[in-house]
Amino acid sequence: MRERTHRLLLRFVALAVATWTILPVSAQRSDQREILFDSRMGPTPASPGLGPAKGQEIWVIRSDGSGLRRLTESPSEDTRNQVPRWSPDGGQIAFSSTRHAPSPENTDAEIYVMNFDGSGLRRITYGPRGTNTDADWSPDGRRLAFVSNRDGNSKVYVVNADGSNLRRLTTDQMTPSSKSETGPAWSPDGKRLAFQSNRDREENEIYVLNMETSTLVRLTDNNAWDAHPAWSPDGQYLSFDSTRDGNWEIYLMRPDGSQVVRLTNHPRMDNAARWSRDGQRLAFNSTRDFKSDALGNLEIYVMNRDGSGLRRLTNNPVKDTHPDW
Ligand SMILES: [Ca+2]
Ligand SMILES: [Ca+2]
Ligand SMILES: [Ca+2]
Repeated sequence: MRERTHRLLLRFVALAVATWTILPVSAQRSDQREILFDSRMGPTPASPGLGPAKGQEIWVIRSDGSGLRRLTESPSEDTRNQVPRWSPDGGQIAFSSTRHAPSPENTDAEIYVMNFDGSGLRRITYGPRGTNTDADWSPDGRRLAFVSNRDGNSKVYVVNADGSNLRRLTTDQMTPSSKSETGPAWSPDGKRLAFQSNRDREENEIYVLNMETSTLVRLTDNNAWDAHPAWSPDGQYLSFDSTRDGNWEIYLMRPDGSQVVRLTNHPRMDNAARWSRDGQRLAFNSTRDFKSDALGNLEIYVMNRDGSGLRRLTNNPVKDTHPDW
């Protein structure tokens, strides 16, 4: 146990030293933080400077529902651009994409980064196998945590924002190779990483890994699904979603798993919440306004951190998912 902790500590120190030498990418700051999401909305509305939307694209919208704009232009209808995440300074966006895929048979996604306005696209991961998604920035903007099944089941990996120094974050002792981890979320103090895993039972629980001490703490303990942890900007709360009350609802809890509060109460699916920069509101996706059960149409919503003030931002017949604020 001591030896493993020591080894992990050494790896962490080596990573810290390696990343210290890499300067953060200078980028323009977005004046007003908009809400990112992915959608197959199609060619309309048109976005200035871009051709028609073909695949699943990255969009932005203001929290009052105005200013809808597309940032990506996919090469084909098969292309999926997904799970966009703002860098801490709002200058860059990480997301996963299949835009490089040479054939419909190769559908593996890789991590990409672009500037806040869609310019400066660069690829961060390069296989050689498996799909890479769920990127989340370190608070200093120098690293990305992400999920990959390159070595079998999905696990959390960390890479420098320039694509160097890629490594798996957890050990097989923490999460055995036969189990999965997804949805990493970096704490605002940069010391902890929350994620979901089925390491203890079939249904996911939420865990927090302290990267300084290599201790892994389970925050939830039930036979329902718990997913999508997201830290409040002050680090005092985690939002997450769970099926513990019969369907997907959004909750808050303390980072030690205590003081669980439910924010939504609707028989349809509500999940994938992310905090506003001031910590006062949350954006999430929900099927609550869909009129038929045949398809899983989703829209983007915002609400206050106590669950009040619900507002729908999108209204179209396709899935609008993975908001980030
Ligand atoms: Ca659970
Ligand atoms: Ca619900
Ligand atoms: Ca929709």
